[in-house]
Amino acid sequence: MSPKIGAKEQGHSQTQEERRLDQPRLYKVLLHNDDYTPMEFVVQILMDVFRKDEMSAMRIMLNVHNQGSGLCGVFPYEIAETKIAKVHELAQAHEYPLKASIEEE
Ligand code: TYC
Repeated sequence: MSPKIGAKEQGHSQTQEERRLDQPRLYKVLLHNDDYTPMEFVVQILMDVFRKDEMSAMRIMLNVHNQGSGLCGVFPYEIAETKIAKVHELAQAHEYPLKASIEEE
């Protein structure tokens, strides 16, 4: 069977749905520095929520601590929002002001 001819090959521009199907947009999740959240807690968040190993988690945490913000990962929109919600939920449970945000790639 010959492969289907896609929208681009047929010469009409893609609808939003067609673009979503062949290439979901990606979003950066950023972590932000503050003066109160313990370093160990941020490392644990990076390991538990973002599936980083301990060395990567430490490196990202120190980068955020020194630069003000840093990249935790790149995800489709709903996954990025879910991870941000988890960060805020865990931080609030410990009464830490840790914040994460989303940014379009
Ligand atoms: N600045 C914090 C401290 O010195 C550590 C920290 C790192 C906080 C990264 C938040 O996203 C953060 N305890």
